[in-house]
Amino acid sequence: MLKDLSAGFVELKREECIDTIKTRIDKGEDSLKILEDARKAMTAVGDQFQEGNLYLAEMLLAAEIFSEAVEILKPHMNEARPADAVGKIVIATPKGDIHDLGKNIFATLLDGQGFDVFDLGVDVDSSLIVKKVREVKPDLVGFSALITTAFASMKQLTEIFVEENLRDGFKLMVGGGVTNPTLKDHLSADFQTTDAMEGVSYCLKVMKEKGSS
Ligand code: B12
Repeated sequence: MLKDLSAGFVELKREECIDTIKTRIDKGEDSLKILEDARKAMTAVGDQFQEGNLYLAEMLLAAEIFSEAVEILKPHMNEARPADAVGKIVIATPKGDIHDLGKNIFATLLDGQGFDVFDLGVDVDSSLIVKKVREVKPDLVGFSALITTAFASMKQLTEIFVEENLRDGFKLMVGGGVTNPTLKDHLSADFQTTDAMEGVSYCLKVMKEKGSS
């Protein structure tokens, strides 16, 4: 078992990282704590990449270890899922951005809280997101963003929502490493965060105010 998960990620020790995560689960450790350590490990990978110590392909391999870790942790995070749906949310990483690790964490946590999560994936065309929103009539819509070049497609989307009279039907939230309060205002969004748990709390609050949970 690895003492330092971050070092395992940076050194791309896939098997050791996965074994460590499984062992920690078996020992009864809180799955959210393990997930947070994996997220920190991914940040360490990003730092090494930025310093020129890792190649892009290596960052991709680390991302694969992370995704595998999330899949292993998922059932443990969803053990207390309520039987009835708490609310509906459409989430996506809009056009121009292919990052999805954070979005997947948020989706997993929300699913565990009983939300029906319609996750449209990454690099998603605005038309597809608008179509899904019209079809599902969600309580919330969430955009995930890790690169600034995706801001333009998010802005375009919010304009379409207004033009098509959809915007009043849901709360709009944005999350992900590059998001900040300025972006929230630019998009006239209702909520912004770089912390998935904070996002989940906001969703639960919205549903409580609607009287559904
Ligand atoms: C992993 C990674 C990749 C992987 C992505 C794999 C994948 N499946 O996602 C790969 C290797 C493919 C990749 C590619 C690229 N990447 Co990259 N990548 C990263 C890295 C290292 C980590 C990002 C990450 O996953 N963090 C971990 C997650 C868990 O954190 P998070 O996303 O912030 O999510 C948390 C919260 O924000 C929240 N959250 C996330 N989404 C949402 C949504 C909602 C609604 C809510 C409520 C909450 C929420 O929940 C999470 C848990 O709390 C970062 C560096 C860094 N330190 O951040 C660079 C980084 C994001 N990449 C960057 C870039 C530039 C690229 C590339 C263009 C290539 C390149 N030259 O580096 C391409 C992108 C191409 C494209 N069009 O998108 C830049 C972005 C710079 C910028 N400001 O625009 C960064 C910052 C690296 C850097 N410093 O240069 N990348």
